Amino acid sequence: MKIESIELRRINMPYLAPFQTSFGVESANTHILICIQVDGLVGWGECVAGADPFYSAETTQTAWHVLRDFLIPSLIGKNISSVDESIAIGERVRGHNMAKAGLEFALWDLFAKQRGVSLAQMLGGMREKVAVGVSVGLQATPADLVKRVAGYLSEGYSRIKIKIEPGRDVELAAAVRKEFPHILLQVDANSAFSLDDIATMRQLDQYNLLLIEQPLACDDIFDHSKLQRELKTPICLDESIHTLSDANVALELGACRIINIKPGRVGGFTESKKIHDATQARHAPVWCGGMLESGIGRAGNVALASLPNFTLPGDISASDRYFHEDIVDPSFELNSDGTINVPTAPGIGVAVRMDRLEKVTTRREEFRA
Ligand code: OSB
Ligand code: MG
Repeated sequence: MKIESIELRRINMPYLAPFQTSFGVESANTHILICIQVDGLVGWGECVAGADPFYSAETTQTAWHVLRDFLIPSLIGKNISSVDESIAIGERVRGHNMAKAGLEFALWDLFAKQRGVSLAQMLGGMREKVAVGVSVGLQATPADLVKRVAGYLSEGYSRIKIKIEPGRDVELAAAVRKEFPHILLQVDANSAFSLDDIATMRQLDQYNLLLIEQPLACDDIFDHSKLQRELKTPICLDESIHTLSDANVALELGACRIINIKPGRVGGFTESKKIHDATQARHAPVWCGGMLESGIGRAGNVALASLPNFTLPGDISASDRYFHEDIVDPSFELNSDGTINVPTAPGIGVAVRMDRLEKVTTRREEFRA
């Protein structure tokens, strides 16, 4: 297909409540949406770079720059017959995984729609619904956290992830565990600790957690391998994994036993699939992480999570956990068994509500061949 026009839109979708982690507070989704139109078909993608370079080096602005000045010019006007071809064209750009992933996403959607299959089918998914959980941000007090968790559990979520940071760690895990002795519970430190905090890690090890996510530095694998040897709880890496090679190194060194796959962080669905296949061969489970996406990014995550080795619940909550109103129709809803249905219509399988999208668009640029 000949790529004749690509449109970028920056959006601003306020969250129902600010989301606080060890690296900062996010109050709105300011992602870039990528829209590619070919032969009457429309492919959508979401680039998950955030407003600040606190979770990753990329930001909305760097992604806009790399898309506008490098990735889009190299693709526009070209005749592309597969997603792999577009990846090869973009390979000259080093890094900038989130920018690349956003563009690749729109192409996956487009090719799936052209073939008349769902994104999940095209990715090799095999589940009709995926198990999901909620990622709960830092709250003012442990009591507030327990209240939030209680609320999500009563909505039907069956796995809870709580954010921790130095000084607000064991106390939070203890408070939630005391109130809910049997729930699937995990913690995410977003790189806020070091090996000097081994005593804290050993204490966390006592709370029957599913996993401890990214306790140490965002660019570290070696120290995580030392820490994992000291813990019975599996370490799960998020920030440290950008490529298939990172995943192989981490598992080979014993730096983690579980990997959180976010398509944006690893450069797209193609790399996500490679990591999925490699981890499956090594008998290490994966789960789909989240970046507080709009319904477009959420559709991609749900489709990815339908692959066989996604055996742990994803950070994929229903639309109404994030927004007053999503931009897709139908929006994503939680089933009573703690799952979300995988869309079956072609491509991402949900329609973009253009009226709502117009209202949240804060910047727009169109590129033509
Ligand atoms: O570390 O998993 C993370 C959100 C933004 C940046 C990093 C992370 C998160 C989440 C939210 O935990 C997960 C979700 O989308 O619900
Ligand atoms: Mg994380």
